[in-house]
Amino acid sequence: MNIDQLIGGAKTIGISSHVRPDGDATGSSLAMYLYIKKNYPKVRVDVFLEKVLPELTFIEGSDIVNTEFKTDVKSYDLFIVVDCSKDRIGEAEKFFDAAKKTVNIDHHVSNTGTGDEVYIVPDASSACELVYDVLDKDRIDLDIAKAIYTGIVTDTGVFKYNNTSPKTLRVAAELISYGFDFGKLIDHVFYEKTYLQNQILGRALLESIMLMDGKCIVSVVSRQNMEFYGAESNDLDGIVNQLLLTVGVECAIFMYEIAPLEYKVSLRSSGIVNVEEVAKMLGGGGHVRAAGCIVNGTQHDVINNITKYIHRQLEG
Ligand SMILES: [Mn+2]
Repeated sequence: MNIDQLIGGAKTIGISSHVRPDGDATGSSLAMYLYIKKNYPKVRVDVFLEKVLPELTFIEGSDIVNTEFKTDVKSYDLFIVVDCSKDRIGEAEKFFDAAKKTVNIDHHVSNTGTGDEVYIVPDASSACELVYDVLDKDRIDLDIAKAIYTGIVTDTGVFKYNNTSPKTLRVAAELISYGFDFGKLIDHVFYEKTYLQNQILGRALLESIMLMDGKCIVSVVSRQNMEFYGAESNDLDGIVNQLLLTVGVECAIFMYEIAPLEYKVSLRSSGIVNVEEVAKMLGGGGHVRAAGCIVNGTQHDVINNITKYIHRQLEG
């Protein structure tokens, strides 16, 4: 993909990514934005994303993100979608459909490519890694490097998930050569929690129970507890990963009540259990080591239902 040729031929460019943008969606969108702003100052660029997460607002350009999805441009000369296919960009899809030329850069296996010019690499760690591939290395600056690094860090769980390749680390190495405090960045986007989040994490760990001779761990946060702490669903992110870090545990189940007798379930596996299969049986999906589903029933029924499938896999 010759991104410079595509950008060079445009006067107006729109950029978007998936709804509920994470570090990779935000980082890749803003890296592309900053690159165009820096190198093609005459081009009008709009970035359409839902609200930027508080821990990502340090990324340069996050203050210009158009969260209203309103524009006076009738038809963008170029519309770039990163980290998803065009059907996941929510309200921005109408701008994509109306654009004169479209580009899609993504790393999701499920994305077969939507756009005139596509760069889809399912093995890549992140959309950010792919954005780095297409950009001219001589025209990247510190802010662009930080935006790209952020997406790689969040999508790889700080270089830990198996989507991390030697190439991912080489890209990261080149990025840190721009000279920023990457330790601080990692803590800020990945490890830091609010006091409230730490409290509810503590509660979930305290009330967790071990099943199947300690191979499986379960914890539930009730609606009463969420209300007591004033927690939103995003305050519960990461609890399931912490549960999985218990010695001997192969599979972690974390669930919270989204409505009476309805639970949002997150599953994590250290590798032996295929939690995607478990989630699929219950109408959900995900990956081998990380999956989720929504299950109806009493807390007891839901746990029984899920552990039945996990037990089968551990026995087999
Ligand atoms: Mn991604």
